[in-house]
Amino acid sequence: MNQTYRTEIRKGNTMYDDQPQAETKQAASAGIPVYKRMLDLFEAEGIKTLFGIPDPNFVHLFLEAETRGWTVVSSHHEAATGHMAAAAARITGKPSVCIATLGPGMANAMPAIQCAKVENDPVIFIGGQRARITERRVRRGRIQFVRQEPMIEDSVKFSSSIEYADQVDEIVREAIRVCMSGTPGPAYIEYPAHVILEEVPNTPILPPSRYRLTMQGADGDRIAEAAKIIAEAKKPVLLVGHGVHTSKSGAAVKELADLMQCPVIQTSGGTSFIEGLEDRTFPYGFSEVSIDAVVESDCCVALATELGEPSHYGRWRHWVDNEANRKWIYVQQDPTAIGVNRPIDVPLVGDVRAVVPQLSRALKELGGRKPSEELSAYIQRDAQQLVELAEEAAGKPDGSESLMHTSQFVTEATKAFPKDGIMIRDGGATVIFQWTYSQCKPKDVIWNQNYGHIGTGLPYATGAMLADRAQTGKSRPGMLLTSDSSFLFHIGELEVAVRENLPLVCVVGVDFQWGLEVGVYKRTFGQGTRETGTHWSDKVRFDKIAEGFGCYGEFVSKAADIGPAIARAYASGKVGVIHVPIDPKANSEEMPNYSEFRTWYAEGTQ
Ligand SMILES: Cc1ncc(C[n+]2csc(CCOP(=O)(O)OP(=O)(O)O)c2C)c(N)n1
Ligand SMILES: [Mg+2]
Repeated sequence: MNQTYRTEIRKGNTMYDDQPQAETKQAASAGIPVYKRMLDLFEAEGIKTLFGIPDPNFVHLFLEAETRGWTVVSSHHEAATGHMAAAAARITGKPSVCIATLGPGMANAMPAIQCAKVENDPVIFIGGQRARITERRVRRGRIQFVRQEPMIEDSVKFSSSIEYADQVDEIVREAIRVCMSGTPGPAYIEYPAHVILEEVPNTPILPPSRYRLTMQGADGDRIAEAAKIIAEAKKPVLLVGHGVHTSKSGAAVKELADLMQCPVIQTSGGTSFIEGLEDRTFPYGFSEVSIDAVVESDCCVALATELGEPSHYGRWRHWVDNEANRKWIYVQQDPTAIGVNRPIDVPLVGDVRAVVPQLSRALKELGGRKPSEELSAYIQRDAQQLVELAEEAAGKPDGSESLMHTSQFVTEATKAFPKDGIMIRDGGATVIFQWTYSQCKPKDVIWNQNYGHIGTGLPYATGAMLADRAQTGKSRPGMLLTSDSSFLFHIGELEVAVRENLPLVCVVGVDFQWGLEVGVYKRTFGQGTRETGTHWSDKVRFDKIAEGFGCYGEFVSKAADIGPAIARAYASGKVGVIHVPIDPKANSEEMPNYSEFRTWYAEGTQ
């Protein structure tokens, strides 16, 4: 940018004026620096948290954000920072922001960028960069410099750079617009050093509804068509995907479910429970009732789900029987997803937040539906199955004579899950045990499903809890139920939880191995081979490591002591870490419904 142009802008007198007249008229005579303008633009979206490790590119932004009352959090690794921001987006239903220093910081953030892309998290990654004059010179030996956009652009939905100060509005808006449109996902904004303190006119900030689609409803004729199909269906089901929870549409879906009087089937990505629907919500494939409900259904209303591999694309395994008699209604924000994984009878393209209430209104006008005869039977059977699973687990080794069985670990820990808590999952085999044995029905579950990225648990826990607190002003308890190897990835982030006084308890199932992979060896070669690369030292004590971070630590070897230890950890007022030894053999060999899990990797059967 040449000096004349810069001066023009400082005067509030842009050369290329792309603002409507009404807005420029009010333009303040004083300019505003780019870093403050960015915060204004994010605030218009209700964003109040900022994650990252600051450096010269970001100290102005950080100081200003904290001065404005934002929650500003630094982590101990940029990948963790990115995962924190992803969890923040999920728990708030808004885009989130995360920064990283130029060069190694952005490289470290790559796992989180790619993860956000596959997990559909609308995170805006802002990368520091040298001033363009340095970048474009022909030089050797520049410090902390690498070209970043080529590394990142294939892993985000939108990538750009604020080359000129007056691009700040258009680039931040486009990043948010693209992040939140269709299937949500991450964006990258490069923020080179030369623009940070440049000034732009301090024009009024546009509200989201004026620069992007918000609350977009579906076509009215199609809504009427869908409502008629639902009203006439004998055995409909609601298939509730991840997007229902990340868009905070639970209450709207509850209203629709009440009108439909039908079972609610959770996809593997959408394992949170909607308040008031807990008794009629069945995890797809992992509860017997879910399978019966799916097989018998003559209408599936799929909400904000990709209909991905774990849902068998909605067309094989449990869906095969009765396919000919089943109508599909698909609420999806991305028009290009319609008909991809399976044919759809009535596509309802729009924001689930708007489309579900539209559907409810139309169904109400038709008088709603009577409960399917099977519904109360399903509810009873599922409750009974949960009791039986807890009883069956209670018959397994409890740690008093031999090492604890993972089913005991899961049932006892989930029974102690706090009311209104946030559940975060991480790990290999122990997570598979959770799908079957979990005894709690949390309203918020955060875990990494599509990308399958272990190690995300602690960053997800801290990010979700911090953003939730920033948004609501209340601190909800969090429980991280995790396996040991996964917990070690980002264990340094315990410090963040301690620093921020988060009411977080981490319950760690310890078998000193990559248990799921031990199982793979056994299934591939049988018992007794070396299980190269899957076992690690049995000297690690997570309760002691935790104490070193200023946490409350306990070592619990008996199943009956897990619940009381969790209660003591919450009561301690500190972050809790509970080390629970579990049986490596059972953990790697006795995963329940493993055959169901294997069908997620559907090579050759697609
Ligand atoms: C980042 C990443 N690395 C590796 C894997 C492959 N993987 C999936 S589960 C697992 C073992 C996890 O071990 P642990 O956390 O101890 O859980 P356990 O199976 O022992 O319960 C591995 C290596 C992955 N999914 N993600
Ligand atoms: Mg393990």
